[in-house]
Amino acid sequence: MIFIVIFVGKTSAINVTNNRYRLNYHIMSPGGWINDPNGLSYFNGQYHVFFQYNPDSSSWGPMHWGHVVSTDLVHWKYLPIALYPDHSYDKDGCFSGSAIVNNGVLSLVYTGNVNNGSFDGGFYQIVNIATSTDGVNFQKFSGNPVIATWPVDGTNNFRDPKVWQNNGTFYVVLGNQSKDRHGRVVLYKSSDLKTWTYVGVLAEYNNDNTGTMWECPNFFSLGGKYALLFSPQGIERDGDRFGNLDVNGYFIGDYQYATNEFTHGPFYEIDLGHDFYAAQMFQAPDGRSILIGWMDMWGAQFPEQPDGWAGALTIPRELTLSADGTRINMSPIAELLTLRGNQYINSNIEVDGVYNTNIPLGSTEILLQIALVNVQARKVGLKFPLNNGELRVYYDKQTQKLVVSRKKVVRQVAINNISVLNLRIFVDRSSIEVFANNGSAVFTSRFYVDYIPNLSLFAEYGVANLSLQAFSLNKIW
Ligand SMILES: *[C@@H]1O[C@H](CO)[C@@H](O)[C@H](O)[C@H]1NC(C)=O
Ligand SMILES: *[C@@H]1O[C@H](CO)[C@@H](O)[C@H](O)[C@H]1NC(C)=O
Ligand SMILES: *[C@@H]1O[C@H](CO)[C@@H](O)[C@H](O)[C@H]1NC(C)=O
Ligand SMILES: *[C@@H]1O[C@H](CO)[C@@H](O)[C@H](O)[C@H]1NC(C)=O
Ligand SMILES: *[C@@H]1O[C@H](CO)[C@@H](O)[C@H](O)[C@H]1NC(C)=O
Ligand SMILES: *[C@@H]1O[C@H](CO)[C@@H](O)[C@H](O)[C@H]1NC(C)=O
Ligand SMILES: *[C@@H]1O[C@H](CO)[C@@H](O)[C@H](O)[C@H]1NC(C)=O
Ligand SMILES: CC(=O)N[C@H]1CO[C@H](CO)[C@@H](O)[C@@H]1O
Repeated sequence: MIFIVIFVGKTSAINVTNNRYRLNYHIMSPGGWINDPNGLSYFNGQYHVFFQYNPDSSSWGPMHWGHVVSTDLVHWKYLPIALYPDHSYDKDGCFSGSAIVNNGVLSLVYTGNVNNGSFDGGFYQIVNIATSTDGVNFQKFSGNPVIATWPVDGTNNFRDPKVWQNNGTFYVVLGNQSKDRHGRVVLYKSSDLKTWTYVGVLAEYNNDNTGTMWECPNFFSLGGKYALLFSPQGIERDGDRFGNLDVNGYFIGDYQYATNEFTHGPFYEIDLGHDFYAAQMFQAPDGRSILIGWMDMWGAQFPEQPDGWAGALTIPRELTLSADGTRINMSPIAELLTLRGNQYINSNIEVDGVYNTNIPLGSTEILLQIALVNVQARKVGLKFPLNNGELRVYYDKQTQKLVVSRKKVVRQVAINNISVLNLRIFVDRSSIEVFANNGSAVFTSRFYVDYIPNLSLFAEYGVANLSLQAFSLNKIW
């Protein structure tokens, strides 16, 4: 049978009206609102990234799945919207989900959101699938929904299926929640993606500070361990930890498929910046575990909204298990080296106070090495102006913390007993991603300044020698 797909109406109803904050090398909306990355996959020679998308407005609204593809994970191009909320089982939103390739077919496994006042909160959420053989046009399954009700021991808050295959069986994990309103992740299995059996709870609240709702779970093996990465809401701030409204983090542990037993350590944040949420990972054909996050979060301000767009995704990051097996490290994927254009600088600079460079931060990669043993200064790092204030990335020798401060709103992490601090920093027109010491600490934040700022180095209360390299990064759009 041949399906001829005709898109009735508009594919992008709202246009970008001002480019002042548009990004040069990040996935962003072509106009309209985006949030969670969805459906990360590799199919027919291309990497696919989908995202929660409202094409009609720069605010959240009826959720579609937007779609971009790439052959190298660096240069992306827009494809037509993959999913519209146009069936009874997804009429109030094609919410988040994931993708899997099976027998030459790309299958999307997604949340159908249906508003129905009979339920708690006035909605219910179910699981649907859609398939494609060309990677462009998607056909919703005639038997949808494939998971029509949530587990009897849970509630209607039931979403964000993340699918994978193990030893011939498909699995999905979904977020939340127990009847007593705590976060948890549940597991289902299937032999064909269409008929699913509830396996049970994979992980849940255990009298710890892990919030009330767990969104966007991902479960995967990494370096011989298993990781459950999820986005809990309602976590309480704990010193330097959990500074944001919503948090994205993980448990590391061991897992037995036979008994569905996941024993794990404590919850750690995966990204410590001001704007990071709802990350999804997938396994590339070469075996790398690659992650992309939403480079914003609920409750954030979106100064680009009046310009006809809002939201962006992070650069792809490779995940590895730390040497001691307890943490996830995140580094920019190797392919991003191909974005480098001019080298602006490669030198050692003695900084006493503020040192202004002429290096523009419109689309720039910075490599900053600080030999801390020799540093007399108390605070040493880099900074640049914002519309009202500054963005600073620095090491505080007195507190032994790496700090990212945006208009004095501080995110920081203790890094003790290191002799050298290596920072690799990706700055785009309205975003910064800081990778410290091989990705053992990562900070992602958006920022807004009406002109392209230049980089300054600083050393307070003493002198510091810094080794600085910087490159311009090419535009992909
Ligand atoms: C967006 O731009 C397209 C192409 O220029 C135009 O046809 C369309 O009317 C514009 N939409 C709005 C809402 O202005
Ligand atoms: C809402 O759910 C109830 C209970 O399952 C069902 O009887 C009713 O038909 C649903 N209404 C709509 C509009 O879907
Ligand atoms: C894989 O599945 C087969 C058949 O279902 C089973 O016999 C075998 O024990 C499984 N292997 C592992 C490692 O679980
Ligand atoms: C950045 O440096 C360049 C080169 O010196 C200069 O022309 C430009 O005005 C500077 N920009 C700002 C915002 O200071
Ligand atoms: C840092 O080094 C000191 C001295 O070697 C040691 O006492 C301390 O426990 C170390 N701190 C950390 C956090 O490793
Ligand atoms: C970073 O990783 C490289 C290669 O794995 C290793 O040689 C180096 O020691 C690491 N550096 C730090 C600061 O951990
Ligand atoms: C910085 O490097 C210069 C040249 O190598 C050296 O003379 C100076 O003592 C160094 N300063 C500090 C604070 O390490
Ligand atoms: C992921 C998810 O379903 N979260 C929900 C958990 O339950 C609370 C309370 O009902 C909802 O507000 C969350 O949206």
